[in-house]
Parts: sequence; C-alpha cells; structure tokens
Amino acid sequence: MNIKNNLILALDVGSESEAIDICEKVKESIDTIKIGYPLALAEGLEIIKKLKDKFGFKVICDFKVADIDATNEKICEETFKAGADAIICHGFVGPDSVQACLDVANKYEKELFLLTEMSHPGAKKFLQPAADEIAKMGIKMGITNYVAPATRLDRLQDIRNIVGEDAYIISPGVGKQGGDGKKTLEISNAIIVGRSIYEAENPKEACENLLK
Ligand code: FNU
Repeated sequence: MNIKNNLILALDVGSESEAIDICEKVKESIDTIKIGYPLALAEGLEIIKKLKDKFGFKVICDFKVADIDATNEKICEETFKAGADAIICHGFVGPDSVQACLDVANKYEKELFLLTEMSHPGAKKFLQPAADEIAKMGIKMGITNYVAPATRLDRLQDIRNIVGEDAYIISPGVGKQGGDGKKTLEISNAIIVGRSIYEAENPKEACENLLK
C-alpha cells in the first residue's frame, strides 16, 4: 500500500460530521484513514464510501477480525463490498481463520493486514508470547502486510526481523500511547495516529508536527 507521508489517521470519532470536519483539516497531509468500530458502529459501513468519495482517501478497516473461518469470510465480504481498501485481522485465531480473510481480500484485489502484537500494556500478557509465531505464520501464508506496536520498539524490531524488509508494517501507538513517530518509522513503513491528531486544537498542525 502506498501511504502519503507514511501517516495513517485513526478516525475514531463518533459521528460523520466529526469525521468530515477532521478530514477537511488534514486532507493535505493524509491520503489514508483507518476506520474502526467506533465510527462504523455509529454511522454504518456506508461511511467508508462517503469518505472515499468526498476525499479520495484509501480506507483501512480496523475490524480486528477474529472469528471462525466461515464468519471471518462474511465479515470481510461485507467490509470489501462496502468499499474498504484493506482490513485488519487478528492472527491469534490461527491459520484457517486468517486464510478466510486472505481469500476474500484476494478475491476483491484488496489488502489484508495481519495483527501480530498489540500496542497497549495488556498485550504483554497473552498476545506478546504468541506474536512471533503469528508473524511466522503470516510469512508462511504469503501475507505481506502487518500491524505491530510503536510502543515497544524492541518488539517491533523483532517482528520486522521475522517478516523481513520486504513486508509492509503499519504501527499504532504513536503519541497518546507513548510511541515516538520518528523512531517507529526507522523500523515501520507507516504510523497510525488517532487522538494526537483528532483531539488536537489544530489537527492540521498536529499532522505537520508529526511529519517533521
Ligand atoms: P491513538 N490500534 C492500537 N493498537 O492502538 N489497531 C493496536 O495494537 C492495534 C490497533 C488502533 O492511540 C486503536 O484502536 F492493533 O488514539 C486506535 O484506532 O493514536 C489507533 O490504533 C490508535 O489510536
């Protein structure tokens, strides 16, 4: 995926009007947004096409798909039908569940991001011990896109070492969660930033500061 300025806006706002307001402010710096449950549950999946049509953005749906294969397939179908360019799925559910997401992404000629280790402190308890294996599984399955944390650069580097330089890693956790954008981009291909942009007094300036 080609992401302008290697910066993805996590648009976790609660309404279409707030979403449009933020997008208007940052549209010069950003061409890719990440929509998760907060906005999709508030406004429905139609919000994907609305924002794509209005701003020409690429949309990554952060639905952390984590079900059995048959259900994952249905979730991915609905998401890509609604216009998503990519979807994020969990890896801990195992290869059959992940393969179902990959098959649908391939069918739509869209992208799948495999989530390895999450960025929050609680991820250390269950997910971190499994994350290297999840990344290895992704490589075995031919997956080229990954999500790995900006909050633990040592772990981000471990995951980079497993998936290799050719893999495309996007990293959440910059700003509010404590991660440093510049250091993260030494390892990752793009950073995902939410609150530090959309809660800022001046979101445009917040983007520009991140890009410095
Ligand atoms: P901000 N996110 C995350 N950590 O933070 N998808 C992960 O490990 C992960 C994510 C998402 O903290 C989170 O849901 F896999 O306000 C939010 O949408 O900058 C965004 O990344 C971070 O938001």
